[in-house]
Amino acid sequence: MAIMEYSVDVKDISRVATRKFAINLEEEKKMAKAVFQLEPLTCPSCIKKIETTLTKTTGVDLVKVLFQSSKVKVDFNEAQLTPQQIETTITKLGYSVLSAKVS
Ligand SMILES: [Cu+2]
Repeated sequence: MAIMEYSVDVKDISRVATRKFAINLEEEKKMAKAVFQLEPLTCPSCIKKIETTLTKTTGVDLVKVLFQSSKVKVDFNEAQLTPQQIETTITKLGYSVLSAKVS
């Protein structure tokens, strides 16, 4: 009897642990997309500068800078980074962000 009760407890604990682990994984990756409209970019080296800096930023998955339309598209993990933080990073590089769309 005592052994049976014990084995039931162990099963329950492992089930709880598995559920918690799954929730943690979900919380760690909440992917979002943001598009920042910048003031017109004046030369291609701006693209490199913005791309390099954002790519190195924790929580950023993918960066695309569109020279023609002066837009920065960023795929990022909402659990690690906010759109505001990305905007601040771009601004600190010397580029004004006119508007931002997050989806
Ligand atoms: Cu430039």
